[in-house]
Amino acid sequence: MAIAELTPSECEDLLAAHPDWSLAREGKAIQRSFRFADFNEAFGFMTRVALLADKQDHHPEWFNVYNRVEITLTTHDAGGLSARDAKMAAAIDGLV
Ligand code: H2B
Repeated sequence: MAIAELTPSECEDLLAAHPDWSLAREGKAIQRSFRFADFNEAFGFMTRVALLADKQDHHPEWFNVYNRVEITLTTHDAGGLSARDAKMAAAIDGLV
């Protein structure tokens, strides 16, 4: 299903609202890095994000090694950023 891509000014609003996230992939995605005490903490966080993602039907691209988690949000159905990414970034920010 096609979803509207955010306009450049909506992207600016997204970044202003979520300053820990930065643009990636030439404006088609946002990303944030997290560092935890250890793998247990990192994977616990990932589990909470996974539950949120499934509930919102919006799934992150991510990378984990030991205590580090890197999350990239983009909307495949929009070919770039959408309101779904803003909602997911807010939800993830609420976990940490
Ligand atoms: N996650 C992300 N990040 N982008 C999408 O476009 C997307 C998704 N689409 N999760 C959903 C699933 C879609 O494929 C299903 C069929 O609703």
